[in-house]
Amino acid sequence: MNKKVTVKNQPVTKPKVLVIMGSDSDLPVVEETGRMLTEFGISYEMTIASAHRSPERVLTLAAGAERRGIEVIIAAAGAAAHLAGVVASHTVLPVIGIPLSSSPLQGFDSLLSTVQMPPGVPVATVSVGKAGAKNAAILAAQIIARKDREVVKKLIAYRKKMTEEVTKKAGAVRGDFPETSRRKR
Ligand code: C2R
Repeated sequence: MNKKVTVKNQPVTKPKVLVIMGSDSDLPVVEETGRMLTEFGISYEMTIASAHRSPERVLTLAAGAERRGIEVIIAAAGAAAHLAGVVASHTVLPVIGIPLSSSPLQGFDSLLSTVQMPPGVPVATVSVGKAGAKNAAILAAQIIARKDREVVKKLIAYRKKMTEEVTKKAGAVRGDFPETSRRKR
């Protein structure tokens, strides 16, 4: 399997994160990971490889990642999702697994196949689907931020924006914050 994945805004600089998905059918969800990495200014490479359908390609990608300057690998797969675990078995880089909901079992299968790693070979598993795709990028950014102050600043700004959005939504529902309303009484 050697399909060309076209992802908008994929940076051309040396990638720090390698995003591997099991199939091109996963792309609509995994695009969210790329979007978030771009928001944090993190260069990434996105590709397709399958532990089941193209085991040698997975081995080459995983085993060669550290040498290429990759700092974190994100692996997304649905159904019997062995991809992240197999990637983790070929590298000592941190591996984040995104279970996808692409089978009739709606992600329960991929969640268990990704998260239930035997002791010794961890996969940091995020939630199923789009939320997980987003969180995988944020978690990768948090790992990279340990050596990159610019990413720290972007993570703090992201949290601040999120908090402001909640406050705005709360204001729209109640017309005011609960604390302010209590003080006024
Ligand atoms: P197709 O749509 O290509 O049939 O794939 C993919 O991630 C996808 O969600 C169906 C689903 O199979 C998953 N897949 C895996 C692996 N390779 C492909 N779980 C793997 O190696 O773990």
